[in-house]
Order: sequence, then C-alpha cells, then structure tokens
Amino acid sequence: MDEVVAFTLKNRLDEANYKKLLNVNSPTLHKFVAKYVEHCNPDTVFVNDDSEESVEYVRKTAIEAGEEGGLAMDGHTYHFDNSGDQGRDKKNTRILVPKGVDLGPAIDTRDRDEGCEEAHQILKDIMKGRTLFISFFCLGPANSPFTIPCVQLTDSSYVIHNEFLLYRPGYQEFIRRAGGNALSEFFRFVHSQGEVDERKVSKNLDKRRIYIDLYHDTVYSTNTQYGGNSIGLKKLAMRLAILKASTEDWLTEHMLVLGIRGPRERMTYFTGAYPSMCGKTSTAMLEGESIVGDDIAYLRRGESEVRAANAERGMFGIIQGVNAKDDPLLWKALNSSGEIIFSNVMVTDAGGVHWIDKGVESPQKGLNYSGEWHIGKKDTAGKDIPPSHPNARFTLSLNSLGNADPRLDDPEGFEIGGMVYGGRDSDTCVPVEEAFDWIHGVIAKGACLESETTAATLGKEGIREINPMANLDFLSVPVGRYIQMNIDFGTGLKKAPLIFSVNYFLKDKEGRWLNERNDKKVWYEWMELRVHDDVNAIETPTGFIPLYDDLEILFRESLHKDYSEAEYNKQFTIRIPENLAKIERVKKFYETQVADTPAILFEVLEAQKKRLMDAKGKFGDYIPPFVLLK
Ligand code: OXD
Ligand code: MN
Repeated sequence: MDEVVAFTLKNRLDEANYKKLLNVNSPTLHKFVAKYVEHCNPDTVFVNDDSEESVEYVRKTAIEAGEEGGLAMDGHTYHFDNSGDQGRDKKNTRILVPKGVDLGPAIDTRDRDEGCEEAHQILKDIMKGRTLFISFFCLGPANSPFTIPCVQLTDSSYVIHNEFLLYRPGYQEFIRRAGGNALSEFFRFVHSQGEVDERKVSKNLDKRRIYIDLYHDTVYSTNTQYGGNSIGLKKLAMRLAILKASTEDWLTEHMLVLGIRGPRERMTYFTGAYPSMCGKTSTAMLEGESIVGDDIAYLRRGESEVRAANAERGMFGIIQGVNAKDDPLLWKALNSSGEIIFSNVMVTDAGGVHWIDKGVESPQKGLNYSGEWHIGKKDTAGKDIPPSHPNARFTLSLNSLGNADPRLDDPEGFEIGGMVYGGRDSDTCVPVEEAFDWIHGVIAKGACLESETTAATLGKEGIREINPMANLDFLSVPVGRYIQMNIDFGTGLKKAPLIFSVNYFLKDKEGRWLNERNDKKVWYEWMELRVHDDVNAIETPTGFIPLYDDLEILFRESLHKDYSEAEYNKQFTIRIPENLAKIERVKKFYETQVADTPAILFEVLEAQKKRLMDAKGKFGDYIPPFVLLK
C-alpha cells in the first residue's frame, strides 16, 4: 500500500475497522477511502463487514442519531426529510463530462472540472463531528455476469440502512474479486447529509448537489436525505450502469421484472418500464404472480434470448394509495412486523403510520414532515398540509413478501418473454397493445413513451413529457445512441421478446377513468398468452389489440368480473387524432432535443402516420375494434 494512504488509514481508523478494510485487497479502494476520510474529515470511521453485529450497529445508530424513529411494530422505523427535499432534484443533478463530450440537449451535464471542484468544496470537512460509514454492496445478484461491486461512503446511517434492505451485501464479493489481482473496478458513492436542523433533516438545501462523475464511476451527493438523491446504488448508480452497459453491449433499464403464471403452471417473465409513480410497483406486486424486481433491471443477451436480473433486492416504494383491497400483498407486508423504513408518512400517537388514500379514516393528529400535524394544518402559503407527502415511501426487502420469486438471486437471471412500456396517458393509447415487431416495439412503444410528470420529482405535476423507455431522467449516453442500443440489442435474437404498451390511465371524453386498478392483471395475462401464440389479435394502425372474447374470459376467470362489450369498445377504440398529435410531439422531441436520432425512428413514425391516415380515410376519427376485425 502507498505509504501516505497507509498512514492516513492507520491514523484515522481504529484497529478493528482498519483490519476490515485491509481484508479487501484493493489499493484503489484504500486510496479512495483515504482521500475522502481526509477530505470529509469525520471523527470516526465504521467499516461494515456484513456481520450481524455490523448490521445491528447501523440500525441502532440510525435511531440513536435521530435519523430514524421507532414505531410500535417490531422492526418498523420512520424517517422524515426536509419538506423541500422530498423528491429527486433534477435541477441539481448533473452528469459531469470532460470538455468536448456532448450528451445532447435532453441530458443535463456540467463540465467535469468545475463540477468536481464544487462538489469537493461542499464536501470539505462536511463530516466533522460525525461517523463515516463505509459499506460494500452488489448491484445485481452476487457472483454473476450481472454483478457490479459498489462501495458507499456516507455519514448517514439511514442511507446505509436503506441499502441493507435494497441491495445484496458486497463485503465477501469484494474480498473474492480482489483475491489474486487487486480489484480496481467498482462504483463509488460519496454522500453527506450535510448540516441538519433540530429535526435532523438536511438544512443547507441550497448546497444540495448530485454530481455523477461519469467516466470515473463516482457519484457525489450532498445536503440531501431523500432516498432518490442520497441512496447511491439506486438512481445514481443507474447513470453509471447505463454507460457501462453501453460499452459492454447490454442494457440498464428502469424496469420491473415479473413472472406471470400462464395455463398449466407455465411461468413467463416480463420486464416493464414505467416512469416513476405510474404503476410499476403495483404491477410488480400483482396478486398471484411472482415478483423479481420493481424498479431497475439489467438485461443481457443469452444465446438466443434476453435475460434479465433485478439490480436490487428490495423496494423503495410509493405508499400513497396503498390499501387493503387493491394491494393485499403489500398491505400484509406493511402491516406485519419485520424490517421496514417508512419515510415522510404520518406517525400516529399509537406509534403506527398513516398515509394518503390508505383506505382508513385519517387520525385527527400526528407527526409528519411538517412537525406536529393536525387536520386543517396549513403551510405558509395557506394550503392544507396533507397527512403524508404524496411521495412518501417504504423500504423493504423483497424476501419479506409472500410473492417473491424463489429464484430472485439466480446468477443466470430470467429469460424474458415480453417487454412492456407504460406511461400516464389520459387520452391516446389503448390499455394494452402488442407491437408489430422488435423495431416497431422499441420505437413506437419505447422511444415514443409519453407521460405526465408526478411528485416523484421536484417541480410541477401533470405536464406531458416524452420519456424514452421511461429512462430519460437517468440516461448518461446520448438519447439517439441509447435508442440505437435498444434496437441493436434484440435484433437477430432468435427468441427476442415481444414488445407491448400498456396504459392504466385512459379516460373518456368526460374525464372518467376507463379502467379499474386491477385490470392490469388481465392485460399481463393476455400478453402471456400472446407470447406463446395462444390467442389471436386484431391488427390496428398502431399494433395488435386483444379480441373481446379472450378478455371476457380472463376478466371472468382472473378477476371474477363481468366485462362488457361496451367497456371493451370504449377502451380499445383507436383514437386517430390523438395518435396523430402524439406522433407530431414525438417527432418534435427527437428533432429538437436529440442530436443523434437514428433515421429509422422517423421512418417508423412516418409508416405509423400513414397507417393512421389510411384508417381515418376509411373509418373516421374514432375506430371501435370490431370495425377492424377481418
Ligand atoms: C424511484 C423513482 O424512486 O423512479 O424509483 O423516482
Ligand atoms: Mn424508479
């Protein structure tokens, strides 16, 4: 080991922690740790070796430091963020790139030298008086082609506690990998919550920065606690993984992975990309099916098929709207003892938790992110403060769910039969539709995904935005190149997955929802049948839609629901003017926001436009499905 590094580490770490660090044979790691121990200047350093004592120490510290509070149910804790720190901060999240690198207008970048300098200025001595926690994790299952080793440095035990639930432990993986040839490739995260106020929430939000030093596999996150900004392995690692995937010929996607049961015990796995707060978690939690992941998937090519693994092993899910009737599995988990961290919910006097649309009456008062809360409490602008934040969350490990797939950690991943894209779209796309082929799917379903903004990010809600593959917020390669990567990925594969779109948010002209929340189970079961060519479909200008008779059976058998032809006709009417308008919006996005759009994208859109215009000429603006039955 370099002498200066050894000197720093020996001086700063006590013997036990020094030994734990040295067990990993990686001069790169030692140098990195020494640099940030010196720079952030914590009073003590704790190295997590994934032993039960270490894990318990972190849990205990989270409570003692006031980052979390205990609840009545065994294993449950809560955490609050500053009211201005309750969503991903897109404005202050930047990808740092060297001069000459241009990721295009749709991706926010900053000059690397300037960004690094600013991050390091903010980080200087930021951990004085605190403990620095060092913890190792794996993205993807351990010991597999999917594995990416990661190290998290943070002064927040809450961040590490979340990561315990969300990621596979990595200390042994680091030791194993470092074995003979010193390990130098891993993702690095440096986080500090910064100064906190008397409620233990980050207070210097003007110095909140999330800077991704892309070509150095390092992320700096400062003066924030909200998980989407602070949990390094989640959306911060995703930018690094997207670049890594692009150079190694695989994909990192904002996708759930889910097994759907078909006839005769058949299990078919799907990936599903949805923007935040658009039904991804509730889809992954469909009753009777098998969850592999609800947020981030790594996709690799097998010999003839696509294989997917969950980068994570837990859930940082949105709690608003979770209720006993619609989410029985989640409800059970959230109401059972076991390790769960609730963030930005309301804590009741009895030590329970409450949230918006829980389906039970709200208590009159409690504790929430605004302090002591009571019904009718107003913010400084005179607006009612809700009992919980719309982006309030829960963190739990998938293993605590009854529906977790038994092969969750399989190093080989899962063969994928179908890939699904869904957005928050009130007026254009039908509830479920299959693309004509791989390229049509990548472009017309993935690259054209459009959705209304939600509370998962700071800023105005309800604005319609193009969001390629639901992944735009996390892209670290130019959008056009990313679309091309997706096209290339499945091209030539013998068993390329079918591609579908879903839309859970369709409304009629009067603004009424056209579907119920659990209808998505039927859409997935129909897709499962399509993957195996078990049912026919109707060809429309935008893709293949289900036949009424097949849906009627699925609704009856799966949801015990009568499904009328009138409902079907409303839901599956092809809306020509809306589809044409969408094509224009998508074209404009790719013409103005993307510098390197592949020509094939415009060709696919033109062909779709032509089909829509032809159908309009023959059948008018709104075409009910039976008209297209051949
Ligand atoms: C998330 C998000 O937290 O996408 O998963 O915001
Ligand atoms: Mn997400």
